Amino acid sequence: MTAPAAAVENEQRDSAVFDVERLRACFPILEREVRGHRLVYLDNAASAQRPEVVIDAVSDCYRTYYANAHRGVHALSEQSTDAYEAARAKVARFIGAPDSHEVVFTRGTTESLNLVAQSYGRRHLEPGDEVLLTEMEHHSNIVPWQLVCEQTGARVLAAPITDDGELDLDRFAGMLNERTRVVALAHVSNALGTVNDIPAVVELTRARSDAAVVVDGAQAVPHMAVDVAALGCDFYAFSGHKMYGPGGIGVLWGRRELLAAMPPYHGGGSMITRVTFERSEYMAPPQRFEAGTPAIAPAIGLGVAVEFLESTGLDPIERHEQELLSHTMEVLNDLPWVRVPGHASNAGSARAAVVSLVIDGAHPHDVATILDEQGIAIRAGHHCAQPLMDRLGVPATVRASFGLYNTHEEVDLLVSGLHEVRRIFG
Ligand code: C6P
Repeated sequence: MTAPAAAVENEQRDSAVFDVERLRACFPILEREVRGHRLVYLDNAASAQRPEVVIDAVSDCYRTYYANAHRGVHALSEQSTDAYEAARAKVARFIGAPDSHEVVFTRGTTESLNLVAQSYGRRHLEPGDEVLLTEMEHHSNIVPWQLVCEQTGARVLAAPITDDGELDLDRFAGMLNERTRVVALAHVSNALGTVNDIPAVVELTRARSDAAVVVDGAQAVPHMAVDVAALGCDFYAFSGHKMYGPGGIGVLWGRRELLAAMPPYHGGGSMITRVTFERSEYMAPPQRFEAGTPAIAPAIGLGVAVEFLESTGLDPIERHEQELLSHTMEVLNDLPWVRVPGHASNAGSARAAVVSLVIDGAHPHDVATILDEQGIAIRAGHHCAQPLMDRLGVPATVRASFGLYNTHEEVDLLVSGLHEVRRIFG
């Protein structure tokens, strides 16, 4: 078969496989009405909705086999432990981790990043050392580094972004030096959708420093295939609730040799081999970092969310969401009173389906309220990225963030909602 013929065949297969209406039917909440309108859920970057299989997996765990994991020899505990560890293996496969011992379950991205900052950062940072972030980071990838810098005497720096909302790689490279101990950046910006070129960042970092590269993958894993081995980074953090999984569960992936050399972040049960009042000895990763009773049912639900994403296919999901993004940008282009700050004008730039809007003469919270009256859920505010808002010169934006179940019709409903805002605010 010729290459173009193969491409056509792939496309036909994907559109046959990617049946958005069939996928929507997997999400019970999408059937509900809000204020007399069918729900249009465009707040997926804050938290996505869950398919029935995930809800059922969590419910089934509590109904039929729940007990504490790694703590009992009785049948229920064994079953819960097996299911919990099977979920870890699924997550490892999902992100291309060479070894499931490299997958640490946490409460979410925030905890994962705090874990790296306090465990890896506290051990490696000294006065005068530098932690290099970017101007587009979420507070979860800023504040933990500020805390550890206060404790160690290191300092936080932020590499600039361009007016198009992209990391300025030349200036980033210029900021790397032998004092850089950590580079921490988002894979995908939660406010702009910018997709950072992680392999390029890793290559530049390795050439100029011995810094660890920490990637905040919260907004990437639901939208594109992620392979940590191919990215080449050292740590990768994400949350279950943004990838159609339960709340209260997240992941830190770390290279095995780095995790093995890191001290615990929390202390407690199930992370030790021996405790006396004089000292304690710790288990190997990942248990070393999972003190206390873990979020067992949410972890199991996350494993099912992973299977749901894999069976839907990350590439078809990405293509579908890219089509939604193109459609959104096209229709917004016709509205001169809507600005999309930090959205690259050059067609080649990589973006996830997240769009931040500013509407002349209307406060983002008022826009969100008017849209809510039409059943449209979007987020308004600084999106936990205040330094980015400062860089863009806006206090807040209205953000529409798409998921695999959104449709072109919903983009059009959003646009009609924006027209209504315009009508009200003149
Ligand atoms: N962003 C948003 O509306 P947690 O809360 O720990 O699951 O995720 C924190 C986090 C970290 N990094 C990025 C890039 C994120 O987008 C988020 C969460 C939500 O944009 C809630 S503020």
